[in-house]
Amino acid sequence: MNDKKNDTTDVVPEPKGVSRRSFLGTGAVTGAVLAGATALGAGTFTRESWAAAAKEAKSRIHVAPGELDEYYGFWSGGHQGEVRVLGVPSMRELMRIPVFNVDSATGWGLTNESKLILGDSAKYQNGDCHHPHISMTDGKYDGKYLFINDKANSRVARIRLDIMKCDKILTVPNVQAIHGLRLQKVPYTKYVFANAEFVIPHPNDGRTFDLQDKNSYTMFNAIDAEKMEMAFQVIVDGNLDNSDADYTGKYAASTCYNSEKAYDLGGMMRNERDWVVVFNIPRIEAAIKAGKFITLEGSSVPVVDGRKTDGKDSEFTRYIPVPKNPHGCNTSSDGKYFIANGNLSPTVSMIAIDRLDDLFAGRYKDPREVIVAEPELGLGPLHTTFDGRGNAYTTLFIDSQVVKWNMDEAIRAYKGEKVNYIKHKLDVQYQPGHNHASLTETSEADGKWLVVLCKFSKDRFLPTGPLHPENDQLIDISGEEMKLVHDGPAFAEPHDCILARRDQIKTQKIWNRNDPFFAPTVERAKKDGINLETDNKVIRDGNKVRVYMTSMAPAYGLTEFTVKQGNEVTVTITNIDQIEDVSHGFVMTNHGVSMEISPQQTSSITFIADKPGLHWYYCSWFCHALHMEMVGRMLVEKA
Ligand code: RUQ
Ligand code: CUA
Ligand code: CA
Repeated sequence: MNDKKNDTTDVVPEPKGVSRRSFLGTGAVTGAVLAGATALGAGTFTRESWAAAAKEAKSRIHVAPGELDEYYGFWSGGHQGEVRVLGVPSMRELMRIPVFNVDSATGWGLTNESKLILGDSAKYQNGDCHHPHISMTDGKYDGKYLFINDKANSRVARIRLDIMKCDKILTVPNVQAIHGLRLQKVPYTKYVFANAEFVIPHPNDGRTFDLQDKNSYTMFNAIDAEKMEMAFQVIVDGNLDNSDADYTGKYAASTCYNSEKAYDLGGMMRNERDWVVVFNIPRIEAAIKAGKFITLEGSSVPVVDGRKTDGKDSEFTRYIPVPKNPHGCNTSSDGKYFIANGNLSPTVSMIAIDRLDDLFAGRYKDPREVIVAEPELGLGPLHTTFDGRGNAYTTLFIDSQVVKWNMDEAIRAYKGEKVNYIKHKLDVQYQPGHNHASLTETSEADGKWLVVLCKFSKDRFLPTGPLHPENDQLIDISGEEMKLVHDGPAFAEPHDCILARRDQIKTQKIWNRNDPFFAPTVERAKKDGINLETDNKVIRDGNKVRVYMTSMAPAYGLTEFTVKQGNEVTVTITNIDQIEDVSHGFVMTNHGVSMEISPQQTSSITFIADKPGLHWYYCSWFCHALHMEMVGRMLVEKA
């Protein structure tokens, strides 16, 4: 990547003679072109102006070959388990980052380095990631890490954005199903907040199905973002769905849809209102510092009780009733509101964050006094995002729409004024879950692009059998009205995404030899007296054989080595190429062995040489005109 391409100058130049606003203001016809619809209503368009408009529209989202996108997008891969990196607005997929899955291209889940990161959970080959979030300093992305949850196996993973590899995975103890995940925004991402969704008995020892007694609960979890260790857990009433943090560093909030603690659908819909629970982080920290916490059996994590006792609030939490089975929880980019999305209610509830001090001080009789508006938006509101200009955008699952509404006007309407806070409704295809506006989770929300992640695509793409792709749609929100500009099929199931400006993400071009990612492998080599950059050697250690070699296009440092049948063989390869983009691979045929070795990287993989005979190994990443010839042979002698 040369620096000229990597600067932040506009990749989509403003067209001469047509301003963006006036162009997009041409209304429905432009929208129809962009959406690929066939209807052409307006008669004022000539053939030429139509063609010009279409070309214009294309130039907005079409990033020409060789040009770079303005934004990085990080998509969760849902129950596929990975994170995907896209360029926005082109929506081109740039990279996949394996996290909770096994990846044969890079060897994630196969190499020793990745297994060490996966730790005890390496035994699981599935994951279900939902919520990717970028670390922040002072309420702005600092580009250091991306965190993501695994609902399936109750994990939280961290991705280093400089190398775009997962470097830490933590299994959250004492809970089931990490769902909502958000980061502390201010003063910096000290904590990763992670909601455990399901209520379980404690201890969970097989004694009961019952969840109504005091010993059945779920917990809100705070993870030290730098150490990736548990900081504390908070016992809550009901369950926990989504969450967000505020811009003072003091509060985090979570939605609860199962205040009923029910086990089935009917039961979970019984109450007209569930709640948002707000956590007072300084009070929790103070209690833990003062030693006022408990620990659960078999765990050393400090736990405080945030439940009500006999109707009385704990010092750590407040429960704010909101209708009905609320789902998404979003902090407005101006820092003023937590917004709970009603799901089974057509409303969203706006909680004034500046009233929370008074709420915790006991100055309100009714906790709902912190709610400053409850605008009715449409059917099935799930998630809300912001443009930094006072507008919010909420997905309506049942209506298959995104609604743009004004927050100040919603507050005025709540006070009884006659004002229409709904600014625009746009059909999307179909059944949207999350939506995400550029930089919406930060104080720098720029109101340019909105991604809507639709759960169904039905007729939008070529049919692929009973299983359909989903549909990520890109919407231009820079004007008064939203314009759908792109449809993109997506494989299961991108729950959510996050967009950052490209200047906020700084990646390394080649590996640093001192990178902690493969430091344990370097340590091991040192013990064997190996210089990884120069040595090509076989170390025999009883039944264990450690094979060290270099790689430099188009050859391995060792083109043959011999082991005995039954040996546990570890192949460690150091790619001594210094040239950007010259990655090598290592595949041992018929052994389930595959890994990536990028420039200046050391990678290792361990397998049992259980079949006597000659076995070829080869390079799997295209690296040279003689890439096919980059091979070697392992001889396994009969035991
Ligand atoms: S959730 S469709 Cu897992 Cu983010 Cu709302
Ligand atoms: Cu080395 Cu292909
Ligand atoms: Ca409920």
